[in-house]
Amino acid sequence: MRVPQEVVKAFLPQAENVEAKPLGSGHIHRTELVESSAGQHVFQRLNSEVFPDLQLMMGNITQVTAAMRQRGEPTLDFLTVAGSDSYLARDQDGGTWRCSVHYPDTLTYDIPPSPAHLKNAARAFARFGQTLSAHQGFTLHPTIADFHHTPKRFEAMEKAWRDAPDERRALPDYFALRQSANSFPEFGLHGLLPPQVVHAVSHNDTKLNNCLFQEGSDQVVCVIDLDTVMEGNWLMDFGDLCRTSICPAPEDAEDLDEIQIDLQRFGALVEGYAEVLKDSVSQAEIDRMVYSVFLLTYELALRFFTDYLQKDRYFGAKYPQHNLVRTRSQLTLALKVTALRKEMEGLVRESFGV
Ligand code: GN1
Ligand code: MG
Repeated sequence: MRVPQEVVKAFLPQAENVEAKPLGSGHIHRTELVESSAGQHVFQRLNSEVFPDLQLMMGNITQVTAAMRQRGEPTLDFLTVAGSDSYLARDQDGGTWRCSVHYPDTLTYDIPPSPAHLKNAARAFARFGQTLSAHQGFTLHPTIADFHHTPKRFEAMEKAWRDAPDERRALPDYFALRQSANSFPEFGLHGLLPPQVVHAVSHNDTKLNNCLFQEGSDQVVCVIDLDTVMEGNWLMDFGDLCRTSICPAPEDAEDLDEIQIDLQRFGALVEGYAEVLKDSVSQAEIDRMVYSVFLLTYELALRFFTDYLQKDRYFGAKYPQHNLVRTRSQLTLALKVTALRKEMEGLVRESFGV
């Protein structure tokens, strides 16, 4: 059984004819689509190594979904265990699960089908952050400390390098990562941290595949994967969304010649963000938009390399060099941003009218 019976019964005591199949391509949790007489639900076995306090995480998420609903915005709907107010159920092996309602006829994309999809995803993520940042009276706790603190990610990579087993010490990659850290010299690695930009609520994991689309259309249903919604800045979301969708090749492409920036896609993302945020962002933020794409991509290169040095304990790997391949593709993409900086900044100026 892909989802243990006791877990299905905990959330859906009446369910019969239960069938489960894998859903999506997230790296952290195991996600299953469960169809039963009770309807369609998404079950996730949560990764408690990555998120040490699952109660705190669900506490954040329920505040986020309540705030979104209160403001008339679409969002996810989590179930409590029948007869309790807990959003988490345990299986017999000690695993922890949650359950949410599945929106019918929806899907996610690893590779964007069109610029219109991208513009709509950008709008949805921008609106998500804007809505929650305007909401008063809730407290979101950090679910992972210093998640987008790139200088600390750099330090963590250095430490992992010192502690790594010899067979994982990929010297050219280590050298290339260190050499590339200063690609935007005026901002270094701390250009998105306070006091450089104002912090507010952001999603912090804006991969394109964390945006749910209606099947057969370019319309967004809602933003998903709310595990890292906490204090941050909209540029972190913009940068990460660009990272995952301006390049036609996947995050783990082996052929580095495939790593290119599609300026039309980038333009669509900038337009989507501009439509929502144009009148509320500062010049300092606009000046950091292209930098945010570099930084979030570089940060992922650091994180993948750190994981390679630590034997793949965070992201996992489908083959021994997988995290090294991911490192190289992300570093290549980050350096392409540096090379195309002028053209990309031109597109930002066009959309934001500055
Ligand atoms: C993870 O869970 P998923 O696949 O949406 C990671 C992100 C990375 C991404 C890289 C909590 O996201 O930060 O950008 O992989 N999430 C966490 O693909 O670390
Ligand atoms: Mg995730």
